[in-house]
Amino acid sequence: MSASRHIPTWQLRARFAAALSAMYGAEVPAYTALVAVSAAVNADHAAWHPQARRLGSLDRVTAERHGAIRVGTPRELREVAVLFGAFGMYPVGFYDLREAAAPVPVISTAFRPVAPDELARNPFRVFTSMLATADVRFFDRDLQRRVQNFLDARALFDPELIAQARGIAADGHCPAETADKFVARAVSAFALSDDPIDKGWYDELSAVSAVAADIAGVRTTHINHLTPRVFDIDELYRRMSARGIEMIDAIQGPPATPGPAVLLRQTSFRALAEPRRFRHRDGTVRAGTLRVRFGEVEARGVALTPKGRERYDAAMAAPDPAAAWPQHFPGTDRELADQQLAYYVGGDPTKPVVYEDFLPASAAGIFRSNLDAETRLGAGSDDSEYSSAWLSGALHTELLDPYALYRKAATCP
Ligand code: OOG
Ligand code: NI
Repeated sequence: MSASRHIPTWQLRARFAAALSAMYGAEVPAYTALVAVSAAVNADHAAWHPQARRLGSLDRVTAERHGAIRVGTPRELREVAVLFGAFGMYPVGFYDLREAAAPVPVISTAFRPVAPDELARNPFRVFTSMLATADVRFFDRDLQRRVQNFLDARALFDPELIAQARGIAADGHCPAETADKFVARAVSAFALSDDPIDKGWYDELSAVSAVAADIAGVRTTHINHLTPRVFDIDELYRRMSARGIEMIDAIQGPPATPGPAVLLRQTSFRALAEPRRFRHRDGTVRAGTLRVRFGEVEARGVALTPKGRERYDAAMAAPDPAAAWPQHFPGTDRELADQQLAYYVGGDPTKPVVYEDFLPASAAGIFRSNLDAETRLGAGSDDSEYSSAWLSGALHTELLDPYALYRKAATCP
């Protein structure tokens, strides 16, 4: 009867994030523990530090997640773009993780809502990486060809799902009676598959990079991690460690400082080995395990202007960033605003614009901390032409500039 009732894209996004979270919690129990500890840290922190809410309401921050996925080809990336378009998530920024100190053979963007009111409704974002198959420093020509053939033969998404997503994105909403099914189908595209994995092929790609094997060694994709947000990541780190969950990393990103939180701080723990099935050379299928998925948590601060970002990069390049920090950053929101180092709505230091993106060095660190072996660059010079312009062309849609979005958020409340 209620055929006219429509679900707007932001509600679809909220349902998508919640359903992915439920699925991932069932797949990775440590994630459920992390979410519980995060919620407790947030409630305690907000009770004692009412001003923390200037970076987001307790409800928003406690519900907030980012995910990470990895795909193989421009075609797959385009399908992701269409699918996420139905959830009001658009590609923002270009990250080239091949350039990190520990290179990873991917280029990435983040799909997220962009308008401040959409972010306030539900800020779900997904860090999305594509295998840099064309970079000969990782893949020699023969392997490039075989990876390409393997990827061309697979379909990550049902064409019907993609067609439906295209329609929803164009309309800006979805009929109520088809919404649940649409969200469920989108979620299941990111479930861990129990299809047997070709062991020889997976091992060959693992020798290049564990990330290459995770992307192109299997016929499906999966959510790699889902990350809750906390107000106080140092406290989270202590509580998780006290529970005996080994946090493998120091905290990535800015050091803990007494002044305003800036950008993004993250830490992760290594998930347990997950059961997978392998098809061996002799044709037998046997049980095995893979350790590719993990847990991560993050804290967000104010977005920095290009000038602030230069200061950040300089502080982080120091031998001891925490000690160097005060030479680069003032200690109050007012000074950050007045010196135009960070974005505040209307320049008002009580209204910070939250950083909604990622940091390339941290992202590479997150990838790396969860791999057994480092990737070594092979000989040859890169003629792949990957760049933000290339990625925008591959996506068939504009890659949005994070700074332009922050500027806009700072000017119109
Ligand atoms: C993505 C790693 C980057 C982050 O939060 O910086 C990332 C991946 O492992 O696929 O998620
Ligand atoms: Ni992440």
